[in-house]
Amino acid sequence: MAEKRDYTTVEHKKPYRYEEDGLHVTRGCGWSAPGCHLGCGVLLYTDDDGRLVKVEGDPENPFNQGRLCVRCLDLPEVVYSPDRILHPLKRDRGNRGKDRWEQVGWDEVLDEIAGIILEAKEAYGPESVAFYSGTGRDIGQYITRLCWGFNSPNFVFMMSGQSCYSPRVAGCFSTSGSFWVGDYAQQFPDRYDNPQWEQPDLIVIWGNNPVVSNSDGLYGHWVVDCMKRGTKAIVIDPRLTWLASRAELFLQIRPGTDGALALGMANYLVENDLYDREFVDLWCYGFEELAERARDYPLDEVAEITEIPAEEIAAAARRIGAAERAILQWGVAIDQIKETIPTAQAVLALFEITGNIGKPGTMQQPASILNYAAGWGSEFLTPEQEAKRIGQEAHPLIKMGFQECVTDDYIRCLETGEPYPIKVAWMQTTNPLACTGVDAKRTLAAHMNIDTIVVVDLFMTPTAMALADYFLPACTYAERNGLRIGDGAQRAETINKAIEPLGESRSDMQITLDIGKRISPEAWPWETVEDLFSDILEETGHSFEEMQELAPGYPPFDYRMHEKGLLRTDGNPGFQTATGRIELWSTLYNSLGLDPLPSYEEPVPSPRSTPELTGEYPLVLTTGARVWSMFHSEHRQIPRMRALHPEPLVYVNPATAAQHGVKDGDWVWLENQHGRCKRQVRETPIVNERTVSTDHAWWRPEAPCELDEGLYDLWDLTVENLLPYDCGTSGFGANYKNTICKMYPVGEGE
Ligand SMILES: Nc1nc2c(c(=O)[nH]1)N[C@H]1C(S)=C(S)[C@@H](COP(=O)(O)OP(=O)(O)OC[C@H]3O[C@@H](n4cnc5c(=O)[nH]c(N)nc54)[C@H](O)[C@@H]3O)O[C@H]1N2
Ligand SMILES: Nc1nc2c(c(=O)[nH]1)N[C@H]1C(S)=C(S)[C@@H](COP(=O)(O)OP(=O)(O)OC[C@H]3O[C@@H](n4cnc5c(=O)[nH]c(N)nc54)[C@H](O)[C@@H]3O)O[C@H]1N2
Ligand SMILES: [Mo]
Repeated sequence: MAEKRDYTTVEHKKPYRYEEDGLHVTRGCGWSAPGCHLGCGVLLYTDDDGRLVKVEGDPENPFNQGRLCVRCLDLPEVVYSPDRILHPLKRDRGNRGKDRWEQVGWDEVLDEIAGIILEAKEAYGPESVAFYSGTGRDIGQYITRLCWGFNSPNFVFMMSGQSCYSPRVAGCFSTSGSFWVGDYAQQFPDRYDNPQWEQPDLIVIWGNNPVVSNSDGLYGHWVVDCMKRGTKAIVIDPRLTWLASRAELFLQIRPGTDGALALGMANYLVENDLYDREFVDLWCYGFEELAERARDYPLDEVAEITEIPAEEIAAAARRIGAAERAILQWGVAIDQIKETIPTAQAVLALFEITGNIGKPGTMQQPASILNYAAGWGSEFLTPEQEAKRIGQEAHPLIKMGFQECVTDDYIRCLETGEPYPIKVAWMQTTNPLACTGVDAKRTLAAHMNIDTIVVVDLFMTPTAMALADYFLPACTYAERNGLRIGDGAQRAETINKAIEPLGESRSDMQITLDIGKRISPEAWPWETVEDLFSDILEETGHSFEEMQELAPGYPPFDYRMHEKGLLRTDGNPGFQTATGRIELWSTLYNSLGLDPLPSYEEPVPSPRSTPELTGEYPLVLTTGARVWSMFHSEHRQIPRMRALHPEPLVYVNPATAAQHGVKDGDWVWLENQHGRCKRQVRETPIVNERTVSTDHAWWRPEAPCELDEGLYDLWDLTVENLLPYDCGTSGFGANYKNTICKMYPVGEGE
């Protein structure tokens, strides 16, 4: 029985279903599909024929307060897209890569897949079945439950070094026992009016573009809301983003050098006595050692490495030191650096030694929501099986992240069959060939060694076309019920079905329950998904049906948890680490043979580490900066969203374009020692003359689909051709956002 906690719910003027101007309105929350990191409050409008006609932001929902982005506003186009797959499909193993599918019935196909999974378990053990997920969508925890419930340790997120979010989470947990998020009053239903909340003086936006990406549970407008109230911003980015143009300081960093910058700033803070001595004395361990390490990073050297003028670095450090309340608003650019762990450690340390932890308007541990977010179903995974997780032996730190395999070890396992073969892959919400995996050709070849691959998606994708033996059609959030209680959520929301699922498509939760009951019934005791949701909600004291009316529900929240003994399992004040303090010198890293202190390693290749390659590849390339209308590889087949961004772009400084003899709209190849991809030039002054930035996850749903016809133009378009599998020492991190390249025009007929 979960212990009940007092959840505060929001007062609504109307029930969750009501009528308005001849339309039916369903209030709820929108998570995925289509892809998203948030869960905004939405109003879904349907007509008498049961068709979704429009979606609006819910003004009563404290999270987004009526605001909504293009991907929800355009939801009807996604729901009714003629490209959606609406029936389960099957293909003979020998026909992988060919458009030769057979329509099959759900019961038959689920029985067949379950049979194959159980056979693999019998012959090779549960570890021979791997379960894949993409980025944090609301199905994430159900996929891990499917994996652990089946006693397989192999949950796979196919990014080299799991380079999204997990590195920052692992880095925070390892050194401080918590994950810290900025305090934008998101834990209070009355938000900025809550008397406990205090406004931050400063938000440091570091390798993140919140107004576009709305990442990891943060609604980007909150940053703007604070700025409108007087909060100042510093932006650290190679691109002059919209927020950077409104910031007090913009540090245009050379991609991948964030660790050096952070250490240089730490050194400046210590040398000039700008840190919070009292907080450090009371709550931090290893300050002297950190100070000594930081001394290796004097300002002028750091200026040379990062290519940021020394006085700007000093000014930013002084601002952080002077702020009463500062937020670190960091993003995936920190994870997408090969040595991400020491980088994250250095960046975080700046906010720790300045005491920006636990006070209102600084960094908080989000109120934990239900046991669902923290290892739901992991009780089914036995220690013997857990010890077999791919990559765990070589990289024990992965236990501090999301308990994913180390992808770089996993791909070797697919290639060699060592230490054991992977026989079945269940892929739900991910498109590894077009997006997560680097080196697309290697990713493809390695996966060809898996006997059976199941893909659960809404659309045919390059991954499914090349690799799937079974395709199971999922539906959008408008077509099903669900819960929003994942990472950094601070609230329980219900997703409320507004229309019937199209064709035979099913909710992801229903699909996991259906297959779970067949392969590990003990882990899936519920009759319906709504029973399952009610069980998850038990600690709120409300059933799913009650929550549909009441949501969002907010759990109790406290500031200064470390002073109150709320962070440690033993109830003592302090942090959940071996020393009870924030460990600037990490006892955990030390015990694992990792450097206990933050450090900087120059990325390879780069103008500094491989000067011999600069003649051939003079440009620095950063990849994947998010765009409004696309969530990774999605939405290319949705006309209005595609119209906002019809082609894969490379953003080039006008002077650089001129030097290369190309202009806006021209097609070019970006190429380095690993491979090349095609791009259309967008001239813009937001990047400097040496750096180019390009979109990721491109393919063309309208292009010939079969593997030997180009796989939707994937081989020409994917930027992952230029990036190798190469994770950091800890098993986390890879250089997705920094490499080198050259640029030249696409030839005629190419
Ligand atoms: N070069 C470069 N590569 C990158 C990045 C970068 O910055 N640069 N960023 C990386 C990051 S941070 C991440 S997290 C990964 C993301 O990688 P993925 O999460 O694998 O993202 P997608 O390629 O969009 O694949 C998602 C697939 O899931 C489907 N889908 C969406 N919602 C749902 C749903 O609710 N149910 C089901 N069943 N399917 C759904 C979509 O149709 C799509 O085909 O990519 C990474 N790749
Ligand atoms: N519309 C949309 N929203 C998304 C996604 C999407 O695909 N589309 N993907 C979701 C996912 S999975 C994630 S992880 C989040 C990511 O959300 P963000 O963290 O905001 O990710 P990006 O936009 O990839 O990168 C943020 C910024 O880092 C900058 N940058 C690039 N290289 C470096 C570097 O070396 N150092 C520094 N300091 N900055 C650098 C980029 O120019 C960019 O402005 O977004 C989520 N939200
Ligand atoms: Mo991500």
